[in-house]
Amino acid sequence: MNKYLQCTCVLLWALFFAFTCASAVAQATPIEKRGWKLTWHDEFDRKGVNHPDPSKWELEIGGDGWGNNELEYYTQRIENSREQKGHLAITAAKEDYAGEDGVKRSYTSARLKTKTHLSQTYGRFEARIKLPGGKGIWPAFWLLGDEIGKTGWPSSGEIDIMESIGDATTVYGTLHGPDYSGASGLHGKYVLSGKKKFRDKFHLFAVEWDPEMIRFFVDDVMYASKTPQDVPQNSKWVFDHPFFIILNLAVGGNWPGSPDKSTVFPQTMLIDYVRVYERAQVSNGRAAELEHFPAEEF
Ligand SMILES: [Ca+2]
Repeated sequence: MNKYLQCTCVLLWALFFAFTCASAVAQATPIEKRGWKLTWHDEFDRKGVNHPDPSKWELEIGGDGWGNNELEYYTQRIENSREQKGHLAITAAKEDYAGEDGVKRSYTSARLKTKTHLSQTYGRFEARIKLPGGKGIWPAFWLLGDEIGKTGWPSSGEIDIMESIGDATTVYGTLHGPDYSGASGLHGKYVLSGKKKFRDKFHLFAVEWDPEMIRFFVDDVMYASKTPQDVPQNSKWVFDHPFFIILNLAVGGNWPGSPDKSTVFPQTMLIDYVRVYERAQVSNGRAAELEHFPAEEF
């Protein structure tokens, strides 16, 4: 091999290697995060089409409106929740369906919780999701206090990491507790610029939950933070005990209103992964701080 050819080969290999690395970086969604230790996750990457992993998720069944006058009946059927090609798909369908209570309803969907499989106090909870949208469509990724069976809601606390209604141009992060629940919840919102919608592509939704501070993120941009100082006078901060995760796709209800002729069915909420972390301990015993992009005003 002459020297010119040798150089060309080396150059080509270098280019190929650089391209391969660049592609890997562009596609990678690293699990490891500096300052955090992974405690639980689901990548939804089992082979074939599966019911959601029963070792990680419980499927809730029912159609009593879930306290919000929602219209759907949540089923365990694979038509409403399935793991497929690296994603969890939660699908809301328009169909006549009679549930276990014998009542005929017009919509089905799914609601999954980690309750007995994961509950944790503090940490980073994140999910990469492509949202559905349309009038009456209400996807949510949220946390509910383990104490709900004992103290009841909202004393048990609720952390809504992501909720969206309607056209999915805006997502909301909200805390609910005693004297600050429902429409009075402590909330922040993140609005996409231009005519972009959260249904156009995947986005990363997260909270970082520490003692006396909960911060809300979209694509690693912090858009809201709440502390005990935000709680109404004579009420209390109820976020110092374990919470579990819920993913659901509601149809209708007090907040979004009912679907109308413009609403397209079926609608699917597509989840690439759900990951949970706790703050890593550094050598002096203090929890590590994570660097962030600066907060933006919305
Ligand atoms: Ca995945």
